[in-house]
Amino acid sequence: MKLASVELLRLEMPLVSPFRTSFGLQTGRDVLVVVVHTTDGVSGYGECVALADPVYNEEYVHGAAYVLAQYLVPPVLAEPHLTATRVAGLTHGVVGHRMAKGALELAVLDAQLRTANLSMVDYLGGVREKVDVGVSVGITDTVEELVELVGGYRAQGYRRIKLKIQPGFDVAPVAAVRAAVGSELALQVDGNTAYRAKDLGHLRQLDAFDLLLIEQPFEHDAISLHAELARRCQTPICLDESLTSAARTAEAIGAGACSVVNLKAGRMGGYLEARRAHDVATALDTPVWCGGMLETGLGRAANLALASMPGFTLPGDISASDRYYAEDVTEPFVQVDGQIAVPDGPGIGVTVREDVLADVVRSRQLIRE
Ligand code: NPQ
Ligand code: MG
Repeated sequence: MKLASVELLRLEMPLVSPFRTSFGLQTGRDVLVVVVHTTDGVSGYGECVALADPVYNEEYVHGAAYVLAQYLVPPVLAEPHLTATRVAGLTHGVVGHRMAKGALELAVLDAQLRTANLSMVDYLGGVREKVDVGVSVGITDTVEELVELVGGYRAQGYRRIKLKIQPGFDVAPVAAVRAAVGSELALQVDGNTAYRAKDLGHLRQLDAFDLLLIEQPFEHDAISLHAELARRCQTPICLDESLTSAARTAEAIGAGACSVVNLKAGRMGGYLEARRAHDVATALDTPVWCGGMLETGLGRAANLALASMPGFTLPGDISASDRYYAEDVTEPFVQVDGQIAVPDGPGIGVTVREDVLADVVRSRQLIRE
């Protein structure tokens, strides 16, 4: 495969409702989409999951667009025999910027698979036609508001609820939600690195609520602190922000810092590294689930393919499109009784709705050799 050109699109996607986490309030997404065009006239799409500001990790959309245009796209554009497996090597000289690299690799993989008329689920070795999904619920002004929101998502059919927590908004809201939903519902929490060593004792109180897991309470590089909490807690510890590669995943599991893994392809530099992390975790008998970054239908389609792999045994943060967007740039993904069907068309298996795209695109940058 040879590329003729690459486009960097910036989309303005308002959220249907504000989403508050310990790192701030999000009311919309500035989405960077990489589109590769091959010399055979095939186009591939890759969504970058970086946020507008470097608040989830060190990457941010504007920076990712610059690094792509200046450093990552040129060697890939020049490669005469391009495959997705070559992107990591062609961009190896650039340190970090995993979310930017992941978007480019996904766009190349999508074009390669569309050219070969192969689906991403078959390429990755997926084994499910439908996957269990959950929903991530943000921090609210009142506990009552949170209980009501959770009730609404349950009524929609979601079987697993994730609550965002932070110091000052944790034990009381979790207690209220557990009391409201009863013992059956799968419930988990996510601290997004907001806690510190002084909170070790406090976090143990969460053992009272029969949670599936506690996700990333401490900072990105606080592996031993997570291991200490794991020793003190009944509730399994899950890592998200800390796991930036398959090797890091193996190290964290080996250190006892997590017994469950939140797998996000963009955080690891792409779906090929995410597949390796899946294989490592599975070999270490560690369940994984697919994390979400409020993707549009482009990233959501790829996540569904990933989540169909054997080791994904817990519901993912791959909610229905309408959890976040009134209008999606692909056919909307619908959740039925807590499950979403895995696309099986060529590539990521979805078609871009050009009419919606035209409404939300704010800039197009065309890059040629
Ligand atoms: C997490 N995702 O698991 C992240 C946090 C997160 C579904 O909770 C825009 C883009 C806003 C990505 C807010 C979920 C976001 C975002 C929160 C990711 O930690
Ligand atoms: Mg998380």
